[in-house]
Amino acid sequence: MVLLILSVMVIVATNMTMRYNSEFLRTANFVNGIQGKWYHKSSDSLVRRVLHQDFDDDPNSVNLSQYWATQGRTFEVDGGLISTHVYDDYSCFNLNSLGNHGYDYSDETGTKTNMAREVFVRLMVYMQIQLGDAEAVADAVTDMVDTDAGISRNGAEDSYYMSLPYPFVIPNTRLFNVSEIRVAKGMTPSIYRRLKPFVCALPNNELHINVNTLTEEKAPLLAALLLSDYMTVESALEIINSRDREGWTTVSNFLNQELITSTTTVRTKGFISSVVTVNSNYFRAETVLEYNGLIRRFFSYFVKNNKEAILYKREYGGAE
Ligand SMILES: [Ca+2]
Repeated sequence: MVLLILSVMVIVATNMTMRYNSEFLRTANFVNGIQGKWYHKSSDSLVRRVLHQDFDDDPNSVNLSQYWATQGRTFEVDGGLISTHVYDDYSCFNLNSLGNHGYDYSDETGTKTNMAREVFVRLMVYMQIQLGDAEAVADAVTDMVDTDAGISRNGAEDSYYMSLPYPFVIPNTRLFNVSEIRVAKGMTPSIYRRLKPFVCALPNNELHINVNTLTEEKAPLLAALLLSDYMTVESALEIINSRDREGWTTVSNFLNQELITSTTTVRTKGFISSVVTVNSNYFRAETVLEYNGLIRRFFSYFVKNNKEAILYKREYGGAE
């Protein structure tokens, strides 16, 4: 009988200890989470101040010589380290532009082509994705973001997605996050992985590419934007490497280079001129916090409004 009572007491004591440990960990995670969000907010304030300084110094140019583009800033904070990288969101292909009929151009035979789609297809082809697969993905993503229910040649609307084993409906409006295209018809993990560094989902359906902030890795995007069968990734890389530290001062200076004038055609000139810019309105900050043995990632998105950087979205953890 004594042994039985002792056993019961040991079991109760063990349960109490386990519950205490679990509550302790839960509280510690909660406190770390709150602290992490405060560090994230502090980092955002710093990014806004840096962007404001750059907008004030030069309202007509966003380039990689400016303060915001200084990478690898790491700060020591109580209990850990915090580092923030800022990216220009005009140095990626805005997936939402695929739903913009303003980019439909007609050729001499009256055939309509959406130039944003053409850039997107070329981008995938420059990344060694088969033309047929690239066209299928481009059509499917276009159908996801355009507001109509008309099915593009290789695309799919709700009727296709609703017939899947796990049915769902597509947005038929702007994407909030690039990861949404993972479910597009024809998308594969390999295509998505290759595309991800080159694409973004801005809160509008316009396409703007800031040629002053394209890094060497983005050469396939520049090659795609120039819409020419004579353009190669190597030529695009040459253009990027010929850029001065402070970038091109005007769009004309960029477009008047021989490598570009020799490849652009009348058909593509107007579109390219409307997309190329040397400035930017959208920025993304990635903050990594190492705190109490945990690593957390945060993303903040800013839009330029006169000389201010306005925060319009935050993401915790970040979708892959
Ligand atoms: Ca649609």
